[in-house]
Amino acid sequence: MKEVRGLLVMAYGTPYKEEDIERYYTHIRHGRKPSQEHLDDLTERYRAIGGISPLAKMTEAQAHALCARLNEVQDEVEYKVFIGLKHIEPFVEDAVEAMVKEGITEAVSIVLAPHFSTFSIKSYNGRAKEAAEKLGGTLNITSVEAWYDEPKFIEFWKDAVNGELAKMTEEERANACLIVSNHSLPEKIKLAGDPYEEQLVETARLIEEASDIVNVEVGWQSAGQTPEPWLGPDVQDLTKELFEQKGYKAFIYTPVGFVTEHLEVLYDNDIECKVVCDEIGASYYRPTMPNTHPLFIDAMVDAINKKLAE
Ligand code: FEC
Repeated sequence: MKEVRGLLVMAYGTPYKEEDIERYYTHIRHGRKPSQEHLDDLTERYRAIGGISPLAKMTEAQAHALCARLNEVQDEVEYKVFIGLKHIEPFVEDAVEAMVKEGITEAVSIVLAPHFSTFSIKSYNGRAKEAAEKLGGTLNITSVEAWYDEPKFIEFWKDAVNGELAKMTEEERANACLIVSNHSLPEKIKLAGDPYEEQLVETARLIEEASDIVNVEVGWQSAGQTPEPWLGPDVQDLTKELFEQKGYKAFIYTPVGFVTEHLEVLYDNDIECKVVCDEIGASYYRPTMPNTHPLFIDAMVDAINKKLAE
């Protein structure tokens, strides 16, 4: 019988229904309840994208597609998938506990976010390893740390960008700008030498090199509601600025730090950036997110196999 290896797929998590929003938001805020104003604002944003986010379903679909593909491309071990979420159940710790209960001793973990930051990938992997330690240290977890430059990931986005260019009129294509973005984080991460910013710049460079787009800019989105400075420029401000300075007629948004259509894409891009484009009279383009696209799933398979071969 083949050895069963755990596949721990970690993701942000989302409220399953409207009543979950408050506890989810409280968890994001490290246990501090949000003000009524902030809670209402978030509830309104979920309502604007149809009530709840497609994130939960897509995380499941991605995790299962990844596991199936890992089992298809090799026959030495049998991967079994476990989903661990950052801000709602099943939490990262629940997934680790389930693996230990099943007697699994080796697991590989990947976060459904391509760029490394102490706030994101490091914290997911840290929580998983800490949970395994607390449960007796019988489970060894090998963690993929970042995969923002995986060739198939870049190929996915190259095809996506070229696909949007193909939809444009001649005039739009000649005056198009690609905005490559990720979730903003507090600027203080830079002081600690966090590679998050550089990794996004590198993803943008690789997409520029591979695709037919000429004008490429890097931006940040979805910054939190705190007074400290966050990484910028914000994608909306950047759109206005670029329009004023360069007169672009079409903008393509690729929020490459995310891997599915969820609140931060459906609201922050498809509503907020679209409003800006409508105001300035430019066309808005946002390709479909990776979701379960075979190139994207294979990019994660490659990242896992490289990590295991180290
Ligand atoms: O579709 C959905 O329901 C959930 C989408 C969602 C994703 C996501 C990804 C990331 N976040 C990251 C960092 C922060 C920091 C704060 C913060 C706040 C929120 C809030 C919501 C939210 N995030 Fe998120 N994030 C998603 C949703 N995030 C909702 C709270 C309301 C708001 O600010 O809009 C600020 C915390 C604080 O206030 O102290 C920091 C990072 C990612 C990308 C990596 C990953 O997926 O883990 C980094 C998806």
